[in-house]
Amino acid sequence: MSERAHFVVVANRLPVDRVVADDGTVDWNTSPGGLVTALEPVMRREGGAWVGWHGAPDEEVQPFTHDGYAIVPVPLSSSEFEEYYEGFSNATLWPLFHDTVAFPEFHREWWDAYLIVNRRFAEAAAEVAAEGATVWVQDYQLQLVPRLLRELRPDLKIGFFLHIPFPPVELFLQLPWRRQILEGLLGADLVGFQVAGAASNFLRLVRLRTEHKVERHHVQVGDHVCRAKSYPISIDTEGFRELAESPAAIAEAEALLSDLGHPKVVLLGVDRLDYTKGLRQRIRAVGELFAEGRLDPAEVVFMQVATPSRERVEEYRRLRDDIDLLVGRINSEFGGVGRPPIVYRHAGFPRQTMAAMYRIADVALVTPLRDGMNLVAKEYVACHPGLDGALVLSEFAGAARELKQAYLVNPYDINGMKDVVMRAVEDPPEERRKRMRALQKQVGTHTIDAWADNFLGDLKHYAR
Ligand code: GDG
Repeated sequence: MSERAHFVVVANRLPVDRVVADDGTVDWNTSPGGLVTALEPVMRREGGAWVGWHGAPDEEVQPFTHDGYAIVPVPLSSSEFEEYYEGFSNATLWPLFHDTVAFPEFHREWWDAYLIVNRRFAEAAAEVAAEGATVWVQDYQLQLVPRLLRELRPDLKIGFFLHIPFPPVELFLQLPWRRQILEGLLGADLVGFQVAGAASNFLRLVRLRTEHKVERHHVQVGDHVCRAKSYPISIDTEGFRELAESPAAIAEAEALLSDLGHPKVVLLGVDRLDYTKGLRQRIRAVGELFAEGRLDPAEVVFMQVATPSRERVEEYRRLRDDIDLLVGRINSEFGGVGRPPIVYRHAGFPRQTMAAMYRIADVALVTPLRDGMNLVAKEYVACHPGLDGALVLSEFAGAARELKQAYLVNPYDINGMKDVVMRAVEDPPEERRKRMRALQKQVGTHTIDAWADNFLGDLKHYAR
């Protein structure tokens, strides 16, 4: 693969998963997800390359072409996977950037690995990018890449997008390597955040902790300017709507309803099993509503899907046990002899099944303690073009900035949350429709394609 790419995406993971057939032949399937769907057309159009880890430690995979663009695998050893990914990314940065809802751990060896791996990603990108190419670096695992890459290739246009929140100054300052992270990000021409508050947290830190001159959302960094702005991410709205309206998803939704015994009301939660998602509080709130008889377990079912995630990180194991215990206790106390009031699955499902679940849910409970955006909230809305359904949404999800007509809750306030859930269940259909109509409008007009176009358009404009 000698051709260099004019558009390069750098992300922790590649957009493909390896599948090995029975006869041993290896193939790569595109992994489902909005980011990949949105960027693939740009990749094909501009002669793109995607730089990322292929998911198997201690293994080198040669670059190859997939669906018309280049795949450039970056190797990680098992100790790097533990220290850079599970350690610094997911046990230091993740909790710190999510309001320290779990305790962040600081280990110097983890930082060393983070730096080494970020350098490797930057080198891989520098090698594959054509003269003057646009490089878009994704997320918290790679915050040092913009600067490292600029040092290697000052000719490139470098963008960075942070998918998770950027914390308030007081929390960020706990990080022993705070200065390096700020300087790492400042290597970009454009740093995108989910919400305006995150961009201002970042700019405030730059003003307080670096010597660079800040003016509104511009930072003068040596001879380039770094801009920080918000670009709220979204979903393939039309794709979800079509999927939810497809005969196959409708059939699946009906089968699901019949498995559940045709309850009067279906409440739904869908999350990666993560302590930021507010599962403990949500399950407690619904459990109390059953206990107090405000929700009748004979008529109402709460379906909670928790997709397995980061299972080797201690805090996630603890969470899994806590949720098992909590659900088990509620079900053993309030179930009849038939189906339990909480149907809980610790598993991942195909997209069509997700759409079927969204479809049958009368109320979606999206109540994270802190979330960069939260796409589940938007997917649920996209799957209710008929304006039935109601969205209960945490004030602390980035999505709440846009989905203002949702039933907003503070997930730390269990009583408040219980009242709002009851309102979402009991409000007259006109009220629920009015709110859903406004949400539809927002999600219908702000799609993932528009998000990518806005970011890349601005990057091209600013980085001239
Ligand atoms: C990070 C930020 C930000 C979940 N279970 C299954 C499944 N999913 C899909 C959902 C949704 C996605 O995974 C989850 O996205 P979220 O946005 O809800 O949350 P994070 O994973 O934490 O994502 C977040 C996002 O990045 C994008 O910038 O919004 O704030 O934390 O699309 O549908 N999909 C399938 N089966 C499952 O079992 N097929």
